[in-house]
Amino acid sequence: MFDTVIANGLVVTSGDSVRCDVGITDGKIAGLGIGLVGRETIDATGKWIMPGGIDAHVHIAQPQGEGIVMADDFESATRSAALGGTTTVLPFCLQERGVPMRETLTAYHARARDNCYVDVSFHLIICEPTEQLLGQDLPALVEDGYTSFKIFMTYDDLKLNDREILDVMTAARETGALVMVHAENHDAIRYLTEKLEKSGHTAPRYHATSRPVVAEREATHRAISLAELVDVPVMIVHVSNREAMEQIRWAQQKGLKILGETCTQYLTLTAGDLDGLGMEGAKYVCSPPPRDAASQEACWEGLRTGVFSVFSSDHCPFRYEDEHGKLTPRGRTSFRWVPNGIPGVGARLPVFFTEAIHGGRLTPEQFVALTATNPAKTYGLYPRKGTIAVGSDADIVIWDPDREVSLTHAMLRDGADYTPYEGRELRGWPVMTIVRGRKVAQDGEIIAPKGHGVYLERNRSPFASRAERSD
Ligand code: DUC
Ligand code: ZN
Ligand code: ZN
Repeated sequence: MFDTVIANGLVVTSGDSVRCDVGITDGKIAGLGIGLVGRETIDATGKWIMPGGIDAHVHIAQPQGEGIVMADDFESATRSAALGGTTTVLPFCLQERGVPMRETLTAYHARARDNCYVDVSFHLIICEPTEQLLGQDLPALVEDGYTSFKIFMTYDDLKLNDREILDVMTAARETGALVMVHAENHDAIRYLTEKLEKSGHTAPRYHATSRPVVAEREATHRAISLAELVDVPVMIVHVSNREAMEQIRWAQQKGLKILGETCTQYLTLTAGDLDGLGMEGAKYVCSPPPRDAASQEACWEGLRTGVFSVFSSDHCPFRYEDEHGKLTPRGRTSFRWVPNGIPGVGARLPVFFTEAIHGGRLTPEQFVALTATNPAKTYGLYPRKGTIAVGSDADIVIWDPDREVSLTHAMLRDGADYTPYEGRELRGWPVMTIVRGRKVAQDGEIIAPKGHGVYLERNRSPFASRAERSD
């Protein structure tokens, strides 16, 4: 007798789709079979039972520049995640200059504790790679389950130069951590930004002009080259176009361990979305910027052919009608001051489901691999997370594969005041989200208490772990 049985559904994993029941006991998947019996039965006739989504790239309550505030805290971001079928999120803990990383982490944990509806685990962002951090603190942090960190090749206050990147990559190699790279050429962007501003081109649409494909392609190639030099795997995050995708494919074909991620906005938005009247375009300002229809097709090609193994939202929410958000007074003077990032943690799976499955671009198994299984594997959470197998956490999303929904921001319940995907006609909707055996969201309502989500210490990525290497 199981605690709960999900009966009569189609169980879809990254490997197979099988008609069977799922038995859950003590928050774990305890049996798969026909005719299972539980104290509670959830009838999933006509539904698809998938591993809960893992969004491996989100920003929550991340401190911003002066006067700017991120729209989500842990409560609102994880609420939206749960409603959108996501059961684990991986936000970033941003290093503060001159402050020990542990201290910053303690503050992040305090913000997350007792506030989450879904499970959470932190990546680090390294913007000041001191000897103390790389030599002393990081090895201990990696041991403690902070097994991935992001570095930036752009932004005045975050970017690392090539030497610093080499040092971080070396520390990652020594500790078995996975480096995630934001690849855009900072000097090229600065050069173009200054030129645009001088000629009076300051509206949000020029954000896209200032960050062209060539700046992303060059930095992607450079990050790959530096990783080759150090002999370390890296994940190139939020890839937006064909040229950057082809750099990654070239590296993979050469035998380098280069991984790639793309996001909802690069499949569904274009630079044209930044063209709105007045400041409307600010709603779509994110980096890299959305490109064009051909770039969208290239990103689909990357997903279909395995160049990209992870599909994320890069949820980075700011309110639009807010002087601490997209309508910051400085942003009206130039696109360069518009807060960078868009919301998407709740919309990620339903938008992707519609486009991938009903658009005939991916199989249901590929959908699961990209949204749950591969993120779990890549970031050291597998097999606890990311699959439906006996012994795994019972993190499950039940889909009505044919439900038609006109998406509105009100359905997503994040802390922003808009969604870039407003009005999209979707087909396929997550009708129930279960986290460690407990129903958290059902039919658009949250039904578990805040605080059900727990913090997850992660193993090293199998792609990065020292055990994988011969030396
Ligand atoms: N990079 C991200 O990963 N998220 C938001 C902004 C950015 O530049
Ligand atoms: Zn980034
Ligand atoms: Zn991001």
